[in-house]
This record gives sequence, C-alpha cells and structure tokens, in this order.
Amino acid sequence: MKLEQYQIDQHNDSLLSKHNNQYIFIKEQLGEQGINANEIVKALEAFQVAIPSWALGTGGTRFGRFSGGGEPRSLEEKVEDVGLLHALNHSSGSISLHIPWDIPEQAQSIIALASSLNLQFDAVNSNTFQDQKNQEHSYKFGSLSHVDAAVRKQAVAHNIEVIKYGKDLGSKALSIWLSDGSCFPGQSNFVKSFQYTLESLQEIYAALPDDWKVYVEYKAYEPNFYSTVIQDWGSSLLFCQKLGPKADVLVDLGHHLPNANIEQIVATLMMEGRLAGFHFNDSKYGDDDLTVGSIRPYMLFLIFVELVEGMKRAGRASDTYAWMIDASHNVKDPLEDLLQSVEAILLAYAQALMVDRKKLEFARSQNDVVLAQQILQNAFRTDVRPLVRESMRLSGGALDPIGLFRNLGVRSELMNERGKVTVATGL
Ligand code: AOS
Ligand code: ZN
Ligand code: ZN
Ligand code: ZN
Repeated sequence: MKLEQYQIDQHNDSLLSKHNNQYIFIKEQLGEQGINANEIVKALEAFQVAIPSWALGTGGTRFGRFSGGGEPRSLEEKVEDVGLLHALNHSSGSISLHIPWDIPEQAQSIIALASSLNLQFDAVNSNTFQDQKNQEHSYKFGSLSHVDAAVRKQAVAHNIEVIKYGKDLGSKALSIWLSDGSCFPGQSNFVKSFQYTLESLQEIYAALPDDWKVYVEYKAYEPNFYSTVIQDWGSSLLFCQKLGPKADVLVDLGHHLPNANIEQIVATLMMEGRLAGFHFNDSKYGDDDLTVGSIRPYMLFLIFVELVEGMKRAGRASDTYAWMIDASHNVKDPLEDLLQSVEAILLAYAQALMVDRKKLEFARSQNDVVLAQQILQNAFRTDVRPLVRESMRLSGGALDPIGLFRNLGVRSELMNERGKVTVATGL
C-alpha cells in the first residue's frame, strides 16, 4: 500500500481553514513575545526522526506478545511501513535496521525501494544479546566482555559483519547496545570486563569506514540485574574517549536509574561534543519503551531545552545528530503509536525553540529563580500543535496524520495485503 499525494492534499484542504485560524493565532501570540513562528516551523521541518525496524510490529515482553494484523513480514514491508509514516508526517525519513532481525540480502533492491519512498538508512544495530541459530559460541555469559577470547572474537566478527551490511545500504553508523554484565555479586571481575570490552570495541572501531561513527549506548540494568558493563553515561563516555573521535554516546531515555536528571547528562555530553543522539521513548518505571511524551512530557521538554542550547553552542544543525525512536509495546497500532511519538518529539522541540534564552540567562545571572522557572513553563504551557501541523503541511505531509491514517483505513488495507495474523521480527 502506498499513499498518494492527492489523498494528503484532499485531507489538508478539508482542515485548512480551521488550521489557518489556529496558526495565525499562535503566530500573533509568539510575535508579541518577539518570536518568529515561521522560523520555528522551518526548524521543525528539518528535524527527522529515524524509525527502528523493530517498532513496526507489536512489541514483545517477557510475558507474551499479542500481535496485531497486517504487521510487516519482511524487510521490504518494514521499509514500506516507514514509507507510510514518512508520507504522512514527512518527519520520519529513515529506518534503522537490526541485524540479524533484518538481513538486507539484496541491498540494491532495498535501496531502490527506500529511495522511491524518500527514505535513507540510519544507523545499523548489532545484536550480541541473543544467540542465533547455528552460532558457535553462546552469549549467555557475555559477548564483547566475555572471559573466553573465542566468544569475544565471534562477537567482534558479528559487529564487523553488521558494518558491511550497513555500508552496502549507505548507513553511516553502527549502534552498539551491550547487555553484558552479571546477575550476581562475584560473578564477574568489573575491571577485566571493562578491559575486554574495550579491546573488543577497539577492533570494531578499527573496522569502521572513514566517514562512519559508532554509537555506544548505555543502560543501567536488564537483562543483567547486578551489574552492566556499560551501565551509565560515564562508562559510555569513558569508552568513547578511549576509542577516539568516531565514537559518541547514545542516550536512550529509558536506560537510567529512577529520577536521573537526564537533561543534565545531555548538557554535559554536548559540552564535551560527545552526544551521538537519542533513542526516544518514555517510561514510568524502567526501560518501559512507551510512546514518547506519554508519561513525562515536561522532562522531554527540559531535555530539548538543553539540546537546542547545545546545538546552538556547537554550531551544529539538528541533522548532524542521530535521533531515533526506540519504543515497543503490545497495545497500540504500531504505526499510530510511532506517529504519536514523532509528534511528541516535535512538540517538545518547538517549545524548546520558543524559550527566550537571553531572558533566561538574565534571570539566572540575577538568581531570579521564579522568573527562570516562568520562562520555561511559559513555553511548555503554550499549545504549539499548530506549529507542528504547519511544518507537516508545508513539507507535504498531513495536518492530522493519525486522522488520515484512520480515514483511509490504512491498517485494514495492510491486513488485506499481509494477513490478519502476521508477526514482525524483533523483540
Ligand atoms: C535495549 O534496551 C536497547 O534500548 C537497544 O537499543 C536495543 O538494541 C533495542 O531496543 C532493540 O531491542
Ligand atoms: Zn535503545
Ligand atoms: Zn532499551
Ligand atoms: Zn528502551
């Protein structure tokens, strides 16, 4: 199934006069505060969020998986799904593959399909947290950090193979999330685990093409519940610093211990020029991988306040970072869910762009705590949805992506094509 531009235009026409009123209202409101709405809209248009191939099906949990119908059965169908998202919102212009859940056997035809949908290939993800069929050594007790050199060698070789797949597709980065760690005190030697991991990462790093990066993702716990080798941003940064300039830290919002001040972590990583990008999601308890902005939208906004500031300070455009959604669950239509996530990201970004930085710095210099808080909350409490809609409309997307997805019956069309019970590969 493919969306045609006339379907989007018809939909937009039907909503246009209502939208225009709302947009003019916020434009005036912002104008009074000296903020140019059109500039924010332009920045929103340029902000692209990658979609991970594993979020296109209903997610698995340890306790069961309740697949919906019409899920993608192949890599081609996953690319087509992201094409649908991108046609609707024009903000999801790339797909991130996970090897071996996705094996791009015929790179040329996959590339052709992707480019016909205006999609690119984002970072490729390796997987040494599961054993694959016919694999010689098990990762039960670790991969890049394993006590046995033969296991480490196998895990390094896998990562190098993933780079090769990515190269064929035009990806420019390898994302590594390691589940390595221990479940019980005494099980592993922290220092040896770190050093083995470093040596393994160095071998992978050496295999990176010149214009590639490696993103090192950290996570506090799970599946290991006593220690994790790359447990926090500090460990991740340490690995990156030892590896070299092609390695940067990847922040997944669900990977911190409770109540961590993630916005401060972001500010510090950006200060050091070592933020690779994000895996966006939301959570109440742990690595819940819920829809972005569904639980803690104010935190998301505060993170974007730092991102906007950091990008400005570094003189870097938003497309020089890796923004991705890493979410998955059982209860929503995955495509509708991803549309909600992308919208939440753009809303937080728009609000962060509204913050009056000069006034904020002045308030800080005066220790005017009340004013500083008010400046942030004034932005957060502004309904910026018309700005996000305008950015989608201008770039050729839909004013109401989920509304159009439903009106066109996209999911039932996909079920007709693919079947009522299909299970996408992934966690
Ligand atoms: C795992 O918790 C991480 O978020 C990784 O990014 C992982 O590769 C991805 O979520 C797929 O499971
Ligand atoms: Zn992640
Ligand atoms: Zn995660
Ligand atoms: Zn997560």
